[in-house]
Amino acid sequence: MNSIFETIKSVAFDIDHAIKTADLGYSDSENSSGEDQLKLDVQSDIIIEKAFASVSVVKNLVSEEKEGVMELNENGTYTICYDPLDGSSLVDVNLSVGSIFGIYKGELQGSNLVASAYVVYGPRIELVIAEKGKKPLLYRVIAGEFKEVGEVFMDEKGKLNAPGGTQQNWSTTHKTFVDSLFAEGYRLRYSGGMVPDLHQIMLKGGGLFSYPGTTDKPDGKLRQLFEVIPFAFMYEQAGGQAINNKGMRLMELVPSHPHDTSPCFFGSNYEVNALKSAYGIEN
Ligand code: FDP
Repeated sequence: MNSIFETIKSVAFDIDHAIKTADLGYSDSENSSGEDQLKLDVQSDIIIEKAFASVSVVKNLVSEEKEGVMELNENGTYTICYDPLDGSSLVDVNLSVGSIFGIYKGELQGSNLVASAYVVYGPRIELVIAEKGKKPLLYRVIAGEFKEVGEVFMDEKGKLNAPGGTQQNWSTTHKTFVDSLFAEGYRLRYSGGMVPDLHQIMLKGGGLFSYPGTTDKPDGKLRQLFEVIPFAFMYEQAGGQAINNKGMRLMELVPSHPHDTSPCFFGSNYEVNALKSAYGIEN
C-alpha cells in the first residue's frame, strides 16, 4: 500500500504544476458522465495513469474521466478508482480543487474499499490518507516535501453547512432541514468543489455537506466509486457519519455501473442524526 501512497504524493506535485501552468481551455471530448472535459482534466488523468503503470500492486485503474476499467498488472491486488481533478470548473476562477483516490480490493463496492486519499490544491498542497482502523492522517507540503501534520478527528457537532445542488430542485423536506440548520446558527460554506468543501468541514471539526437527490438529478450528482465512497470512508474513520437519503451507510453502496451516482450526506454525528430525524429515518 505504501507504494500507492508514495505515487499519490508524486502525482500531486505534477498535477499542481499543471494547474499552475497549463492551458485552461476545453478539450474536444466529453467524460463518461457527458460533461465537457478541460485539457487539464485530461492531462491530470494521463499523469495518474502513467505514474501507476509501474506500481505492481495495482491491478486496475478506473478513472472518472474514462469509460471502463483499465488493466495494469495481472498479478496486482488493488483497483484504484480516481477522480483526477475534481471541481476542475473552478480552476479558471482560481479556487481550490482536488484529486480523489479510492483503493479497492475485490469487487468495486463500498465494503471492499480498503483505503482512500485525497489531495487539495489550494494556497498549499495538502494530502489526507485514511486506512482501516486508523484516524485519517493529514500531510502538508512544507519545503517541497509532504510532512505529516497529525490525525484528523471530527467533533460531535460542528458549525458549518455546505448544501449542494440547485435549491429550486430540492425537496421540501430537504429545504426545511437546511433552513433549520441555518436557523440554529450554522454558517454557509460552499465553494462548489467537493474536495475543499469536505476538507474544510472535516478539519474545522464538523458540520454537514449534503448533495441530495433533486427533481432534475434524483440520484444526485456525485459519483459513488470516485467521490462518495472514498469520502464516506474518510468521514467514518474521522469519527463522523456518511449516509444516503434512506439512511444507508454510503460504505454499503454497490454500484451497478462505475459511473453511478448517489445522494449523499457527510457530517459529524449531531448533524447527520438531525438529518435522519428530518428525513423520517430511524436513528
Ligand atoms: P465539478 O462539477 O466542478 O467537477 O464532481 C462534481 C463537482 O464539481 C463537485 O466537486 C462539487 O461538489 C459539485 O460538482 C458541485 O456541484 P453543484 O455546482 O451542482 O453544486
